[in-house]
Amino acid sequence: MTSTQRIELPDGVRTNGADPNPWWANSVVYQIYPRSFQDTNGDGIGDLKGITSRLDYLARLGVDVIWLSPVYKSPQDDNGYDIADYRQIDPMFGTMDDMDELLATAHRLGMKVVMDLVVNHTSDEHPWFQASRDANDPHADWYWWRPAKPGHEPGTPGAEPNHWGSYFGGSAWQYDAKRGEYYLHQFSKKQPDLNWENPEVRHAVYDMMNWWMDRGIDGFRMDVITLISKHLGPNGEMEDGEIGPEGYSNVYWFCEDGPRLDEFLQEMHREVFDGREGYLTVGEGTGIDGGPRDEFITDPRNRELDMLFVFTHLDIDHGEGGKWTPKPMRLTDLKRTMAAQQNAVASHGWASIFLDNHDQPRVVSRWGDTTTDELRVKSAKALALLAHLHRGTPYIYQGEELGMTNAGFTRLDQYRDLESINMYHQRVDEAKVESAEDMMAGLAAQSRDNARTPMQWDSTPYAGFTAADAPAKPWIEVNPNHTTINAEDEVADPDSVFAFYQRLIELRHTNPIVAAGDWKLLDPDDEQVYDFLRSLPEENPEERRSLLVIVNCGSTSAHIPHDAAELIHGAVDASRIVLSTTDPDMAAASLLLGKLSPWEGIVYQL
Ligand code: TEU
Ligand code: CA
Repeated sequence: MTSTQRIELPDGVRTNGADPNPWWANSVVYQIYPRSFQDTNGDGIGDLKGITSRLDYLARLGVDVIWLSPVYKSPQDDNGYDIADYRQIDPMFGTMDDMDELLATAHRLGMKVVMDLVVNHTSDEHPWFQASRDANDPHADWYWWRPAKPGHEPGTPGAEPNHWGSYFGGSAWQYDAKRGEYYLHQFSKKQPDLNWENPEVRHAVYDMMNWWMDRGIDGFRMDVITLISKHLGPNGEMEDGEIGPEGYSNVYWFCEDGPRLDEFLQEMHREVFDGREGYLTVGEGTGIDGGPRDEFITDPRNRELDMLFVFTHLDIDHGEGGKWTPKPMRLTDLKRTMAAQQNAVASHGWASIFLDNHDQPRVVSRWGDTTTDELRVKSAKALALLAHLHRGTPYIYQGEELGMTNAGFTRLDQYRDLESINMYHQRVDEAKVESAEDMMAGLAAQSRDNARTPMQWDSTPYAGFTAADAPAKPWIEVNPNHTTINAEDEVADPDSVFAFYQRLIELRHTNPIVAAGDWKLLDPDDEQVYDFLRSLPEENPEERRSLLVIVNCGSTSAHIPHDAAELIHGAVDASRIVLSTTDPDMAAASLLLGKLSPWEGIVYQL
């Protein structure tokens, strides 16, 4: 099935309030991090030709849409999330011809292509920013410029306009000697925030988006799009917040979900998407909890975005010092946050479902069990089943379908990510809020580089990411476990994590309950078994068609909890096992005995 086909739903069934059965309800998206996917010219960095050469693998997996992390011209301070020219491909990744070929090949194989859109900020090397450094240039007001704090010499320590700290460490303000003022950067100092209050900025962005849509791409994943409207005082004041132990206040309180966000997103919709069809928009919902704002932004009647990435479920293992002081996850916290996300968009709007991306550690290392390879495979399948059976559009991050694990780095010089390196220095050397040992443990658990090691294609020295005799080594170390975890082996193995993902995707393509059924959490208090019900109404309410989903999220066996047991009530029919991580006979036996084996996950038709 290709992504433009829609499955037939029973009469009267709606996937959400306004648009009956949008095509993405039974689609699966695959995220590619281009620099770590496939190198073809031996420079140790993945490229567009590499992606094109692997599209048959993705077609075989069965995904409908691929999302490319940024491939635009960039000095690569933040691996391409710092864009210097939105209309050029970075030479490191290839050429515009390579991009066109990728698009054409993907479309031929029935897959859509969504590009990353990074417009909260540009690179400081973007011509708009360079022009803005001159206070008399027409671009003077395209960024957030502020003078030094009154009574301070500009550019001297402590003269920043306020105490806001950047996400990537240090002040969120950078002094520019040419302009004699400071500019705001929520992320690195090479990522100045664009001033969305300025209509010229907005229209320049919409022009660029239309240019890409007209080239044939199928939509955008919008980087930190919920940070574009800032909360300003009546006279443009930027209020400082409480100062934390590292010496900074939180810039995001001032930038998250600002007062003009809906207006900007609706304007973007009018200017770019109205009149187009078959596209997809997904916004990174930084600061939007699963709640009324999620519903509002994704409700098609409001003409903003198709869906958001909400992060509340990925914060549950962050400790007192945030992500760098991780704590064990509690399954009841996962249920609570997921339920809030699911319920927020139950009648209007739509959810995206994800456990991994390029900013997160690998979920099998994070919440699964990697102590043995057997448990790794079992837990990777269980977590996949858990995610993909929710209501919403699932996203797979490259390598997740193989059960790829965290990087296992033990030295700071193995890390490449500026966030990891900057935050180490800020927390260990400068603010001294954490010991070197603790911070290294925090990085090992939470660093973004865990997701960025090269894709593991085969067991050759550089995992097939780049040739074994390539002139340059991979830009970041390959995980040594590629000798046992790799695509070549898994594609050939019917019991692999890869094969299980194929079945999950197939199920979403063909089963209307998976695509459109409503979602109801069962047994909210159970700390080991995650179970829920998906249902489509029939005319006669007694004939509701339902799928019961039960997943043992632990490495010991577990009793089937109360609510699920009541629904099964003793009568088990093996032919109604729709999908399971164990073989169907074993799954049926588990249901009958009321006891699941370690990481056993079952979808059972009621
Ligand atoms: O990330 C946005 C974001 O909110 C980050 O703080 C993210 O949660 C962080 O990386 C986790 O510590 C987006 C992109 O996904 C990320 O790769 C970029 O670095 C960032 O925006 C700036 O463009
Ligand atoms: Ca390359």
